Amino acid sequence: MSERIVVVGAALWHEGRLLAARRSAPAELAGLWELPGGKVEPGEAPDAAVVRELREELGVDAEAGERVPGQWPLRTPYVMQVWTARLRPGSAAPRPLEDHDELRWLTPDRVWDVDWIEHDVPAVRDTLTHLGAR
Ligand code: 9L3
Ligand code: MG
Repeated sequence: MSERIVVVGAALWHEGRLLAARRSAPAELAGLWELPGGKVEPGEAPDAAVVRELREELGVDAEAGERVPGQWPLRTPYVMQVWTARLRPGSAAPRPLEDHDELRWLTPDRVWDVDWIEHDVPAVRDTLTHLGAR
């Protein structure tokens, strides 16, 4: 049986904008934009992984909201699940601490201005629909 590894992506939403992060590594993804996040650790709840990844990658104190329905295949063996997230009061502003070299807050009408990782495109599209439908 094939093992799937769950990667969580964070739809960090603040004042009507979605945070996009530009990867600096690995080479094949460098320069492309993603929802920040990463692999869920063994025994870790996915929403806890969202909070941890946002702290590690962006230095923020965030809380996970709800899961965006669905999941999206990444490169084998990864599959991505997306959670909404918000900055907690008093959190530092996000800054690229590892794996990213630029961050951008995108209004929904500008979300396709950046060159997303191909695998993130359907996840971002469905996330925007979900955010708009709340
Ligand atoms: N990945 C793709 N889109 C994303 C994220 C967070 C991750 N929005 C891919 C990149 C890597 C793998 O998933 O191949 C693991 O992610 P990470 O732990 O390197 O962030
Ligand atoms: Mg990551």
